[in-house]
Parts: sequence; C-alpha cells; structure tokens
Amino acid sequence: MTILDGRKMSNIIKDEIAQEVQKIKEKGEKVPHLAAIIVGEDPASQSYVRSKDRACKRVGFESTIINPPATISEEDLISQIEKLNRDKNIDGFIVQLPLPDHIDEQKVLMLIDPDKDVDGFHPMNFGKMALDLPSFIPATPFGILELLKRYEIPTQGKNTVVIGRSHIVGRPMSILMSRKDNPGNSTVTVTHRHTKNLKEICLNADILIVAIGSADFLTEDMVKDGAVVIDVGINRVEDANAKRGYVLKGDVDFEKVKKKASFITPVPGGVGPMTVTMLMKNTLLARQKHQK
Ligand code: BQF
Repeated sequence: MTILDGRKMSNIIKDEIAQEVQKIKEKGEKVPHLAAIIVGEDPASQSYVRSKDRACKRVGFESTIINPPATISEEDLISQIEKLNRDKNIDGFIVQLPLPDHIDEQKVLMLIDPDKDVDGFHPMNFGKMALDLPSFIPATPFGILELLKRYEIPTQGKNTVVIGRSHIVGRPMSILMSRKDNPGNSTVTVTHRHTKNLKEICLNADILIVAIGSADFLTEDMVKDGAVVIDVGINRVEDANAKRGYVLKGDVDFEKVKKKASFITPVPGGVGPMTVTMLMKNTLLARQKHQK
C-alpha cells in the first residue's frame, strides 16, 4: 500500500510554480495576482482562505482578500465581483463557498469573468471542460488528476466509481475520468444517496473517489483488494482530546481501508493540499493567458 502524499506533491508543484514566477520576474513581467472574496466569518472558510493566501506568498504571487460581512446584500456582492472583473491587476479570483443563504450561489458564480474564474465554476468553463476544450478545471478534481498522474497510476480501461455528485467534486470528477486523456479513459459510475446496491458497485471499483462529507463512510467491506482510494472528505469530528476540540476525518475509514488499497490518500495531507496548490496553478495559467 502506498500513501498518496498530497502535502509532498503539493510542495513539489509549488516549487515548480515558484520557478515560473522567477522567470516572469526576470522578463520584467507582472507576477500572478489572486483575489478571494470571503463573505462572513465561518471558521472553516476563513481557514481555507488563509491557506490560499499562504500558498500565494509561498509561490511569489500577489494576494488580495476581500472580507465583507455575512449581512452583505447580493447586489453589493455582485458589485464587488464586477469590480474584480474590471481590475486589470487581478488575474484570477474566487468567491469562497458556501455563501450565506440569502445569496444565490449559482447567480453569483455566473457573473465572474470566465477568463478570471480560476475555480472553474462558471458554466462556460464547466461546459468547456465537458467538451475537452481548454478551460480552468476546478481545483479539487484538478488536484486528484495531478496525484494520479504524478504517482503514475493507470486509469485507462479501469472501473472508476465516484461517490457523490456535487458540482465542485463528484460531477466534474466523473466527467474528467471518462475523458479521452491520461488520466482518463476509465469507465465511470456516479453514485449518490438514491443509489441501490452501493456496496456491490464499490466492490467492482478499481478506483474509488469518495466526496460526500460523511466521516468514515467508506468501510473496508466496500473495497476490492488492490483498489485505488481517493478520499475528498474533510469532516470536523468533535474530540475532547484534540487541541482545537475537533479532529479532521475523511469520508474513508482510513485505518481499515488502507489494508485493502494499493494507493490511498490520507486526511489531512491528501487531496486538501492539492486543492490549494492547483488553485495556484490555475492562477499562473490565467496570468500566462492574460500576458498573451
Ligand atoms: C489537508 C473545502 C469543503 C467546502 C469548501 C489542506 C485544505 C483542506 C485540507 C483546504 C476545502 C477543502 C477548501 C488540507 C480548501 C480543501 O491538509 O488535508 C488544505 O484549504 N481546502 C475550500 O476552499 O473550500 C471548501 C471543503
């Protein structure tokens, strides 16, 4: 069993990006600039945005954080987005999700300039992705592809089972794994809360991608010997013994499932760090595109 070390791979990729930034500077060009709009004070969202800000600094990007209160109107949030769309200094920006209930997420994401949509959530980018056209690929799926590629895990002709159909992970991942590409060319099954015989479907999987947000959901009786297991879950589970009062757990019962898997991602330190790093990669790609 090999642990897919997302932290290590992330550091390698961030070093590569930092080298690209060095070259940009040597040419006297502008370094990539990422902005993040984070609405309100949700602690998990705040911590994600801090990770992204730290990653920007580490690779030599400029970073701007805009933090309106949770009470901001949809109208005012839209003006903030339009301002970033117009700002020549900003190469890419994200709107940290989730947004408060009074704001229509889908409406807001549609107003991001697709050329600055480094999260790849705009329907233009999502559609291009589905049609194999160049686009920004959402950071978490992009990170999973990069892990599979760099660990040289074959995907062609394999049975991939994706558990969860979210717009951010499950749905795009299912599209990407069936694309005519490497990684890709696999036979994909998407499962969700209405799926019958989930266990039987999982037992047929060569590659299992779990993205539902339920701690320890995938148990060893659902995993074929030698399967590749990708755990996208980040669940905060209360633990009186932990420093912060909680521990991070994935959607996979890691200790038990690792005995069956050929490759497995840990939580923390698996897919999570790759997500942040591939956002940096998308921002670099945005800068390079804007330079032309
Ligand atoms: C790690 C996210 C759910 C909803 C919105 C490193 C991150 C997480 C874990 C991180 C995530 C999850 C992010 C680890 C960004 C991934 O060491 O395991 C980094 O910062 N993530 C997000 O921005 O929004 C989310 C999960």
